[in-house]
Amino acid sequence: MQINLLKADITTVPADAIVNAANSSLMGGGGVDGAIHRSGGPSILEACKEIVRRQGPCAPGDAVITTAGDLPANYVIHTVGPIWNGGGHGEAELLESCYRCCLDIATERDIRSISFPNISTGVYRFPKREAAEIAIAAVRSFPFGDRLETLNFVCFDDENQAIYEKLI
Ligand code: AR6
Repeated sequence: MQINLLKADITTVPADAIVNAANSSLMGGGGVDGAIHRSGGPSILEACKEIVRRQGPCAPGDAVITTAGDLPANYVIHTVGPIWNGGGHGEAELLESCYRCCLDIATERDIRSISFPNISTGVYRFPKREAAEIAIAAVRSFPFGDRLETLNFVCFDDENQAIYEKLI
């Protein structure tokens, strides 16, 4: 499995699956969530609404999969990161769970390449260095089969890119 570090808008990077840093409502928002819904078009929101109708909101640490609409991908995997609240409220475990749940879903499907944004490090204010350590550890300890070939950590801001460069 190859791990790449990219600095890009995740909506422009071709991959079988693009991970979205969503919120529990799955109804869209700002940041990477806004970019994914804008570029992917209305079919993503329609699929999210159907999921919420069926099973309710998505809990922090969990993930769901939808079409990728017009994005250069087959699927979007929406995960809900923890809102940073000082670090004593299970934030680290929930963030790790986001990466694991996305990878669990990816390995259940025919997904060979997946791109992750830096979940929770924007609006949700998770400290970037700690979030990167958790993301990398979660990926390194995941029991990959032989299907997933490429994993992209897609950084959008300079600070995250510098942190990932140092850590990987
Ligand atoms: N491509 C890649 N990364 C991006 C992009 C992009 N186009 N845009 C922003 N980022 P955030 P969160 C990076 O705030 O902290 C939304 O409103 C950004 O630099 O998108 O998990 C949701 O609806 C940052 O490092 O997500 C939720 O309400 C990272 O993506 C809430 O924000 C995550 O920042 C989720 O907050």
